[in-house]
Amino acid sequence: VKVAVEKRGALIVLEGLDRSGKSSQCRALASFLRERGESVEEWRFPDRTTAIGQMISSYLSQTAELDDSAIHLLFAANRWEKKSSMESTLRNGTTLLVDRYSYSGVAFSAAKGLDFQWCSTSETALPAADLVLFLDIDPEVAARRGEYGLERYEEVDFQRRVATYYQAMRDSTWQIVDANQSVEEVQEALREAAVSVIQSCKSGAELLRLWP
Ligand code: 2DT
Ligand code: MG
Repeated sequence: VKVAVEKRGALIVLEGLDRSGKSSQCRALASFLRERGESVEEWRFPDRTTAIGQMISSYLSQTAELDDSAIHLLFAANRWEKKSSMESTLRNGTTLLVDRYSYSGVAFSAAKGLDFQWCSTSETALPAADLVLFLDIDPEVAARRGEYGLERYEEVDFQRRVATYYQAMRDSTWQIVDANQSVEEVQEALREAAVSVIQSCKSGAELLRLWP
């Protein structure tokens, strides 16, 4: 029996500590893919443009205090409010390049001491990334890359704990890229992995769900 193959876009997530280079690599990767004729949208979480996103933004800029579990759930809700739009974009054949996703959600909250398993539950059944591009950088090196801003979490000891939880989430969809390399070398590694996963999604790879 022949089944119609759906040519969907790929869900590609960039993850890594603060100052690992995610945002600029994401931008460069998007232009590269567009030049190859791919349909690509760049997203980021938190999406600070929504009502929930504005609450998160005040929390991050330290103008609001919130219970750790409450802010965790707001970060998750900020993904849930985009779920149907994420899915329809992918089904329309557009690839999403997402700067941070559920992996940040779990790693940062667990690093505060919240239960890892509990943190994962709020992500259950969201679309899983087809590819997680993890920009691997030593927290000390990241801190030296530029002034950490005044945002919450931008502190070396905390980032080191975040890194251990990222490590615990690695699976076969993760590609670990050494972010100590030059900008060009990092970009090269990202391009190869992205092109290959976009191809397999066009060939009908199923969209999976977090976290089985
Ligand atoms: P940016 O610096 O990338 O704007 O991120 N964070 C992010 C969480 O704690 N939980 C989440 O679910 C997400 C997506 C990571 C702002 C900070 O928010 C953290 C850094
Ligand atoms: Mg930041």
